[in-house]
Amino acid sequence: MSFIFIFFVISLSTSYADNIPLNFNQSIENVAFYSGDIHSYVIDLKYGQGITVKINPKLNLGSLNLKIYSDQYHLLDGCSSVSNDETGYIEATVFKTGTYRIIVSGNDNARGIYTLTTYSAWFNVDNVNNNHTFFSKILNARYAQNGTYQAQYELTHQGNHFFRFTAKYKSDVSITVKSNLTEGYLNLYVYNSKSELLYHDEYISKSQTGSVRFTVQDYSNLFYIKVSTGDNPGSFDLYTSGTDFDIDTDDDGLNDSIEFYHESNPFKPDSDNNGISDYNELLQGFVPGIKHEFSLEKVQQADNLEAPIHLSDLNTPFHAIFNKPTVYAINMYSGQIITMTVDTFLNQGSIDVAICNNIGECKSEDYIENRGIIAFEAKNDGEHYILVSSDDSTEGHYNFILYDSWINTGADDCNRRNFYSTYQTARCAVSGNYIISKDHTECYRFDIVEDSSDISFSLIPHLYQGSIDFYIYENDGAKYFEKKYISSETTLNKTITFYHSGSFLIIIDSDDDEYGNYDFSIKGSGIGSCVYPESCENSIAIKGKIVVSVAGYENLNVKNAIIRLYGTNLKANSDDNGLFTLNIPDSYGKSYQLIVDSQGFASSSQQVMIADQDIQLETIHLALSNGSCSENELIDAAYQERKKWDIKMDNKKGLAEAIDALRVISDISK
Ligand SMILES: [Ca+2]
Ligand SMILES: [Ca+2]
Ligand SMILES: [Ca+2]
Ligand SMILES: [Ca+2]
Repeated sequence: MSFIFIFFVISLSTSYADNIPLNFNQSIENVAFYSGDIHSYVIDLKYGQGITVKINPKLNLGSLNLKIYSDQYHLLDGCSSVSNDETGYIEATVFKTGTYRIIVSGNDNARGIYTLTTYSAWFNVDNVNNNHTFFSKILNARYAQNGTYQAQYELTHQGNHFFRFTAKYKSDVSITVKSNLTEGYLNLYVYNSKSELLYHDEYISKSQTGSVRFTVQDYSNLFYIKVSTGDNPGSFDLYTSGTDFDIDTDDDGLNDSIEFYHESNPFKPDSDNNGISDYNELLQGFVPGIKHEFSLEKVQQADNLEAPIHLSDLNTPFHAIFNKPTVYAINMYSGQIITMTVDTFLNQGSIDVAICNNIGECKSEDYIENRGIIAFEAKNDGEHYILVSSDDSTEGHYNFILYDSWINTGADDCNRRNFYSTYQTARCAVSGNYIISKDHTECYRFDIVEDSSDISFSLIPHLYQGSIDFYIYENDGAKYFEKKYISSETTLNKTITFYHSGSFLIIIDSDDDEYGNYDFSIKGSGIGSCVYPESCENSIAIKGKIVVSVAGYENLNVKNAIIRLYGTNLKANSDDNGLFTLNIPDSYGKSYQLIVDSQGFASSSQQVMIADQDIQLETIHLALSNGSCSENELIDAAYQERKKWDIKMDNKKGLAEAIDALRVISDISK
């Protein structure tokens, strides 16, 4: 008997001590823990995957610690001193493909058993068994469906219920929660895609309803809801409107919300055209939205100036696994200016980046933990180098883009895409609606070509919160005008006299937690022209036809209607046949509100999704606006008008004139 007993003890304490393989959505139950044990588990994770691990100890003595480490032994998350009947959680999103280690250790002679459970994050693609019931962390948020949810304190972390949803730009979103708690209250929170709190409604007690309403003001598209019920029993009803359905628009195996998370194109199965579908890229730990990805093998070969990775494309994203050092080379000409942005995705550390010419003069930014921006001017023709390095502890990946400058010969605003946050990448100052970028700085340039020009500026922000600042600088860097703290209430409306000609720079600046868009306008004679983005070659056309049925006539063509995309400067007019073509720059993955305005008719709007081919809309039927006259009066007026150009009333003249007539009437009646 004693032999068997000893064998039993050894088998438990040794078999659980060493690298037990784990999978997603797995539960290892009732593991015996003896004082002094250290249990280690391993799980293979791919770049970008998220994991939550839960521990539930049943202990006679002491408490347990739970930690997750990368394969280079960097601590990613940990929870300490989880006692008997408590629940401990750790979570991590990993930025390197590899084997990760989950370690259970004890304090104060801990003894007993524990259960360890792993959960796959909602945005992991190889989520073969994602029908778990754990939604207590943002990583495990379920798609927000209307319905009744049990408070379930024992299943959740502090009674937190996370939901996620997507909603289109300019959608009016409403989130309503009704409390069916039998005691206490619940709280409602809404976060943006970066997990930053946007809105809340708190202390919603039994039978009360809490709500949050807002307009989507940026392209982040993805939002989270947290309903916290604490340890109160009961349930709550969730109701959302203005949100999207959780669908896979392009049928590539990834629902749109997952594509928004990973910044791939929800309307295109192979976002980067490299022959591997978005789904398969994620499955392998690649980045579906970026074509040029440099593997560990590739960057290891490029660890010296003699064997760099040659880059040929400006304004194109590159993605690489970090290796110290990595050398890239790009040909530049004397006087050429580029701006480099670097975004890091690191388990640990930071990276240093330098751009150097061939005589060893460099411009650098060190310790980049999130985003770095370097502007560089070449002094000579030839190969230039980009060096990426760091200390030994850095682990992860990074993206970088080299943006052309408008100052360069032959450059224009067409191909710099969406980066305008430095003087070198300023865009032409054109009235329009603009989204605040991730750098929270927008630079615009304009030239005054006549002395003593009066220029009117207006700026109307549409923000989730806060305000933005507006500055005008002269070419030599001197500040010409400043107005700070401009909000939706305190908009800017200002005419400024420019006494001398020259180049000027506008900077619109916001804080890191201020997201949204703004309407900007610049008007006045004396402004020079620069290449406008909308004059660049377009790639997608939205086509449609506009008609109206009125005064007994069906489907009259509406000419000269204005068709515009909300949030852009893009406009078109319908022709005599009511037809229009609206050319838009390549902006697939975005959703726009298309608005049709024509005098005398009610404005019509619809949401348009930009894919990678032309869009033919269904015929748009306009309705009469609610003017001061009744439809009968309009019919009568139309009859009288029609007599003027169709005396015989045989309906044999072009009907488009009827529309003009109606427009005149509609004008008079206002
Ligand atoms: Ca998809
Ligand atoms: Ca896709
Ligand atoms: Ca691809
Ligand atoms: Ca890719």
